[in-house]
Amino acid sequence: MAKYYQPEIETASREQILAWQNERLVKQVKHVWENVPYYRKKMEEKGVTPDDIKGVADLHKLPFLTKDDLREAYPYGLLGKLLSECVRIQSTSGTTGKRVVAFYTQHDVDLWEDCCARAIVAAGGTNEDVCQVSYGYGLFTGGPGLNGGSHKVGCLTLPMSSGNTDRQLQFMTDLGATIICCTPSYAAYLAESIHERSLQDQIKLKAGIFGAEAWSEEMRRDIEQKLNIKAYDIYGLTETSGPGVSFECEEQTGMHINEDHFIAEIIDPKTGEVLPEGEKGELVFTAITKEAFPLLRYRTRDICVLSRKPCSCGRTHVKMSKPMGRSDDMLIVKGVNVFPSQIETVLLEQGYPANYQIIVDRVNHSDTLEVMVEMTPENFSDTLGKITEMEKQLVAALKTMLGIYAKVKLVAPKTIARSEGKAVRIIDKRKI
Ligand code: DLL
Repeated sequence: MAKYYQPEIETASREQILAWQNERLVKQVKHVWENVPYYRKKMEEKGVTPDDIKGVADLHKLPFLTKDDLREAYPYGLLGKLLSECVRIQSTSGTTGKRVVAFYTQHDVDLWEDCCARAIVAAGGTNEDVCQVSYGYGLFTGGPGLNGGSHKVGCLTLPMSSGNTDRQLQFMTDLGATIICCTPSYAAYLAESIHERSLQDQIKLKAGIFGAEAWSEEMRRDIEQKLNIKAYDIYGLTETSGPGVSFECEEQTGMHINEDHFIAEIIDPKTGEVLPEGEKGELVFTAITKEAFPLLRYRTRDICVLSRKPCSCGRTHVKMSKPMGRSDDMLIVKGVNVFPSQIETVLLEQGYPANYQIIVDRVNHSDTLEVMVEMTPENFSDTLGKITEMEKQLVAALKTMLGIYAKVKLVAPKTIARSEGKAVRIIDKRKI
């Protein structure tokens, strides 16, 4: 059984990896300088030109890019290729203004799918497998990325998309799926549904590739035991293509970053200073092979640690820990990116004050989102019917903004505790 999808790359010597990174970085900086005026301006402001970048050791001289830059340059401002050369976009959840739109040439799609194929092979996938892809398809990168990777490996691919659990289980049993790709929360839900229906004997799964949201080791053990599989983590973000920036191998002690495509740095989120290996900080990626959306020093806001300890799987690429949190206030609820500011916008638009609290929890491995909102003295009511009606309206407005259900609880004016310092808007009860 093949152990690697691209053995010569995945097990290359550190010297070779560094040589690729040096050469590709220099080329990429020139490409961006010549084709992305937005970033060129940032370089000029910092007094850096492509001549200053001779290799990875000079990376720290380049300016950072953040989500705010993406918003400012929305939609085409960071495009590195002509539209006629681009073949695809993908996007994050969220609404206009908060949306990230990433562009791909055919070459970009190919390399992205290679990264996902590496993850599938690392999870034991071969052309004998039946791979059920139950990440969302469409704008979200999860479905298309793993779908492409599964094709490249030669698995029989079931492009299920998310939801419709009865149908998922029917295809899983009838077609004998051996690999499942979905969010860890959905995997836990599928596992429960399988037990409820006593379908265990009909399940042939051997591996799962789960990512797009934080999940704990306890959750991994629970899913592994219930589905009788090995569960692998996979990481990525829309800005850097999607899933497959890094993936777990059989050692399950961190995710190998595909360093032939991405240079990873860990920085202090407050000062922007690069931290030495092994220190915890914000992960920053420089995409060195992407053509259409070539982001340099992109701040992911994910907090984690890098490790170059040799891995028993034979892969030589650096490993990142599971993200341990974020350096901004973005929440990921059911795989959907939620910013408190989006919730605030809805409340203000609907005539409520900005006195609210967002409570996130995980019940039976599934995220729940609740928004507690104060009524104003003007719209205050203590009749149940009126309150229920007002709550329903807010639920609908929030659904339109966020794309997911949020329970709303209206409370009397001045009942949410006021803070003397920063307002405590988010209560995240999930233990991850
Ligand atoms: O979630 C891409 C993806 C799809 C990854 C399928 C894995 C599998 P976005 O919607 O842009 O892209 O969200 C990116 O999700 O910055 C992390 O905060 C979080 N995230 C992604 N993977 C993991 C993971 C996709 N394995 C944001 N563990 C990232 C924890 C993750 N958090």
